Amino acid sequence: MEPCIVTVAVNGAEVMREQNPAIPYTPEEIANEVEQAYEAGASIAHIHARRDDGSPTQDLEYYDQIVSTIRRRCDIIIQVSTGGAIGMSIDERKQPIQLKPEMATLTTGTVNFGSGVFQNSLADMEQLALYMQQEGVRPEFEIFEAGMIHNALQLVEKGYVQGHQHYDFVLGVPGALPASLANLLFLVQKIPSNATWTVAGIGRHQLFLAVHALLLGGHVRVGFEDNIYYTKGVLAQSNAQLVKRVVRIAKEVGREIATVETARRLLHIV
Ligand code: KMH
Ligand code: ZN
Repeated sequence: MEPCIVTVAVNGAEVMREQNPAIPYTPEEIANEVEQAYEAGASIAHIHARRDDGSPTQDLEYYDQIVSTIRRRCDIIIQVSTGGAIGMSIDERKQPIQLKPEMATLTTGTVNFGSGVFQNSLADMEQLALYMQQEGVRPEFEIFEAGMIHNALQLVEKGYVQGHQHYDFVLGVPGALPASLANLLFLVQKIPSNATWTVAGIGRHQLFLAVHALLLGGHVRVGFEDNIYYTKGVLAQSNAQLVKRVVRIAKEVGREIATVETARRLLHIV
């Protein structure tokens, strides 16, 4: 098996300090969390920008500050969000691609997101994919529902996405595909055999799916965006704490952890 790429999703757009006081908002706080996670073994940082009050924003100047602050601290692969928060327009959401980060997310379909709806029309995803291609940004397909794989493959077939395909199965969002092992196995066999995949289980499913991904040869995403708890009822103290646990388990089951250099090779990022 290839070494396991650990992605840390440090803050997301939804979870607030009222739920876990360790959620990073400012560029400095985000960079601190990313650096500690990197030292613990993460090789990709999935980031969302927040204003000082924690409200989500896709504005370029916020991402610019976050990216440059992280860059001064460590050489982790930076993956910006193009999902932003529910209700944002595609024009708002696409702004951080201008920074030409190594990676960005690309959700390939519309999905329930708790009580809201995360909208991604075919035209929206084509526009985002084309923009990423023009700026040399590697997309990570965010798969919340099974039909999104078909849409991702269509983007490839039509030339909107070229080169290596990397998928993130986000399972257990309320209103979307549940976080079961059967669902994970179903999704894995639907993607091309030369694609890579990672899994992001929501809430208590984070650890369950991460452990299975380690055994199956997949990659793993952990962090506050998807889960704010360490164990039932006990808040995680940092993103690094969540990273350290999967790194420990990986070692126990004989799975090596990818360095940033290895992650770049596996994802065909030059
Ligand atoms: N905040 C969600 C509505 C992404 O980063 O691309 C979308 C999301 C996916 O978090
Ligand atoms: Zn996200």
